[in-house]
Amino acid sequence: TWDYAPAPESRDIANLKPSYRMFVDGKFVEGTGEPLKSVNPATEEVLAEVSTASPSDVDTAVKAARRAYDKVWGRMPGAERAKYIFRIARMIAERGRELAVLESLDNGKPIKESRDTDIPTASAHFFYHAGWADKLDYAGYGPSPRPLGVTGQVIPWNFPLLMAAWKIAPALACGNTVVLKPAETTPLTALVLAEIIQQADLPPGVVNIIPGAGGIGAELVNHPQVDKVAFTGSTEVGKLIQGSLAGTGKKLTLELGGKAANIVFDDAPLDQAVEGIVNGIFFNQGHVCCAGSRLLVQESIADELLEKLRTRVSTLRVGDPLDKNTDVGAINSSEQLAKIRELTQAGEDEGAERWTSPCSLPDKGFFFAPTVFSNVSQAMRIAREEIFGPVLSVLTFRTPEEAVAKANNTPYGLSAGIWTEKGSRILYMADRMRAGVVWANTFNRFDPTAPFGGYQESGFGREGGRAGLEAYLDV
Ligand code: TXE
Repeated sequence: TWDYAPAPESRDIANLKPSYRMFVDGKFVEGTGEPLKSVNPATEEVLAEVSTASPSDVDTAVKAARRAYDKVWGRMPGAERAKYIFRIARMIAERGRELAVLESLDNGKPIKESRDTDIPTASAHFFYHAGWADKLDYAGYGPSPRPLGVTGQVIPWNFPLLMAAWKIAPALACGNTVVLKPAETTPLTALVLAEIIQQADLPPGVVNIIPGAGGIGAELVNHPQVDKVAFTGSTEVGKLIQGSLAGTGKKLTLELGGKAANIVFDDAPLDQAVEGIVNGIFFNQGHVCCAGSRLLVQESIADELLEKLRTRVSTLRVGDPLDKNTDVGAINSSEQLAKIRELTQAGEDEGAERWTSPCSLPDKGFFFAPTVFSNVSQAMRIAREEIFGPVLSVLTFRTPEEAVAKANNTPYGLSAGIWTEKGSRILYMADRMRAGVVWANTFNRFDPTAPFGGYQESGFGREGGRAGLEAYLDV
C-alpha cells in the first residue's frame, strides 16, 4: 500500500507522437518494413507506431553511411567533428526531461532512474568522446590512428538511449559513420536522438537510425559495406553474429549477458552492503547485463544479512514508472516476464527457498515482485542462467578462496562486487575475478572514462575510456 501521495511525472512532457519514422541520410523517411507498435509495458497500451526498415532500406542506409564516410566525415579534422559531438551532448542534456519521460514510457524503468542515470550518462558519454575527437593523434594509438569506416550497431532494450550513446559517440569521435538498429520494443528515444542529430546539423548519412526486428539486425551486420560491427544483447545472438562474421575481416565487439557475483564478507558494513545488493539486482528491474544477480555471502553473517535484506526489499515501491517515488518499474515485455516466471519456477522446483516482497502489483502491465532465493546451490538454473529480472539468488561461502571459485564458476564474466573493510582483500579478490569490472563497496557505477566489457561469454571489446576507442580505430 502507498502511504504517501504519488507524484507522477506528466507524460505530456514526452512529446509523444502517434507515429515515428526512421532516419536515413539526414532525413526522416517511411521504412518499407512492416511497421511496429511500441507498447508501454506498464499499461500495455500502444504508445506509437514506428516504421521499420526492410532489407533494401538497410542497403540504402549503409550506402548513405558509406558516402558520408568517404566524402565528409572520414576526412574531417577531429576538431570539427568535436563541435558536432559537443552539440549533440548539450542538446541531450537540454531535452533531458523529455527524453527521461519518453524512456520510462517506452521501457518501463522508474523515472528517477531515467532522469538521474540513463539520460545524464548518455549526455556525458557524448561530452567525453567529443573531447577525444581532436586528441587521437596524441593518445598513443600509433603514428596515425584511422577510422574503420561504416559501423553497423545493434542495441538492446534495457538502456535504449544510453546504449545508443555508448555506440554512436565513440564511433563519431574516431571518424566513423553509423547505421544503428534499436531494439524492437524500445525504438523511441533513439529516434528523438536522430532528431537531435539532425538539428545539430550533422552531415547527412553520418548517423542513420533504422528500427526493425532481429532479422534487420542480421541484414545490417552482414552487409558487405559495413566495416565494423558493435553488438549489445543476448549471448545467443552474439554467438550467431560472431559466426556469421567469421572470415569477413570485419571488426567486431560484443557486449553480452552476465551472472555477476556480489560478494559480502563478514567485516563489511552490512547496511551499506544491503543498499549495494538492492541496487545491484533491483536497479532497472534487474534488466542489467552487469546486475549483481548472485549474492555470495560469508556463512557466519548469512542469516543476519538475509534478514536485513528482506526488510529492506519489503520497502521497495513497485509500480507506475512515471511516479517519482517508484523504485521498481515494469518488466519490458511479456516475453521477458515469461522468461522470469519460467526461471523462478525452476528455482522452486530445484529446491531453493523463495521469498517474495509483500508489495502490491498493478493490475495491468508487466510487473514482477522483487524476489530473493536462498539455499541456492551452484548447479541450479537460477545460479547459472541470466534471469534479467528482479530476482536474486543467494549462495554462501566460508573463505576468500571459495568465494573466488564460486564467483568465477560461470561461463560469463562481465562484473563483480566485493564488500569488505579490508583493502588487501579487495585487491586479492579483484585480481582473481574473471570479470571486466570489479566494484568495491559499491555497485552499478558507470562513468564514460571507465572501460566496460566482458570476459568469456560476456563478450569482448571495451566501451568507454581510452580502451573503448580502440574498437573504432585502426593504425
Ligand atoms: O535479446 P536479443 P532479447 C539477454 C537477457 C534477455 C535475453 C533475451 O538475458 O532475457 O538476452 O533478450 C537484435 N542478428 N540480454 O531477446 O534478441 C534485436 O533486434 C542481429 C542481455 O531482447 O539479443 C535487438 O536489437 N541482431 C543484454 C538486439 O539484437 C539481432 C541486453 C538484442 O536482442 C538478431 C538484452 C540477429 N540474428 C538482452 N536477433 C545485455 N548484454 O545487456 C536479434 N537481434
